[in-house]
Amino acid sequence: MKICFATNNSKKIEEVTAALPPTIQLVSLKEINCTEEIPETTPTIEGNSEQKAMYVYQNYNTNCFADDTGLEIEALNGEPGVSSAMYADEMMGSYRDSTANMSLVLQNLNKQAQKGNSNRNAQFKTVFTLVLDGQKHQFEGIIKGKIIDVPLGKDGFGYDPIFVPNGYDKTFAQMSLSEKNKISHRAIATKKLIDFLNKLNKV
Ligand code: ITT
Repeated sequence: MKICFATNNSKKIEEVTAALPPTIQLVSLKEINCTEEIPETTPTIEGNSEQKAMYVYQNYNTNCFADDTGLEIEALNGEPGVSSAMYADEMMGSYRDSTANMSLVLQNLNKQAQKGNSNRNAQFKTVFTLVLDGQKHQFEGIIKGKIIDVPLGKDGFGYDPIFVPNGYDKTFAQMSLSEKNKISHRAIATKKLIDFLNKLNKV
């Protein structure tokens, strides 16, 4: 089957494509002539995921799924969470800049450490929303890990250089795409999506 992946993030497309069977082919937003910015204005990851998928379904009349992802850090009360993409924009005058976002995370964790809170636990959470013939289905993927002190690694994207998954001794950015794809939040959500489509005999 062919299905639109409602994202403008090429790294998400790479990861999901690598995890899909050849029977599922992704259609890009460009291919359906969706070039405008898709609104992401709700207060939750689930809400933004649904908003992106429903926007594309309603405006382009095509079955699709969207991915909204956030890094949730325990010592920061779950921040940056739903604000992960623009975490540092206000404080640092940046625009959706991963280096600035990571710096702000590390700064805020240092402040917590100075107050005696050295908890570095965090999780990535991805929520996929599939809209199929107008029906909405959500699939979640979570991976738990720790935030390290200094960014390490060149692969991956976003917050990958500061996140070490539990049970590993390297960051997502020090892993190859296939290593990250064996365990990541996005890989877990993708597997749930594939299983769901399989059950419907859509694949
Ligand atoms: P779309 O909305 O077009 O899908 P986006 O990059 O804006 O793309 P999000 O709204 O989900 O995606 O933003 C999530 C933020 O979290 C953004 O800063 C990403 O760089 C980061 N992020 C998402 N997935 C990640 C991953 O697997 N590893 C590290 N950081 C990730």
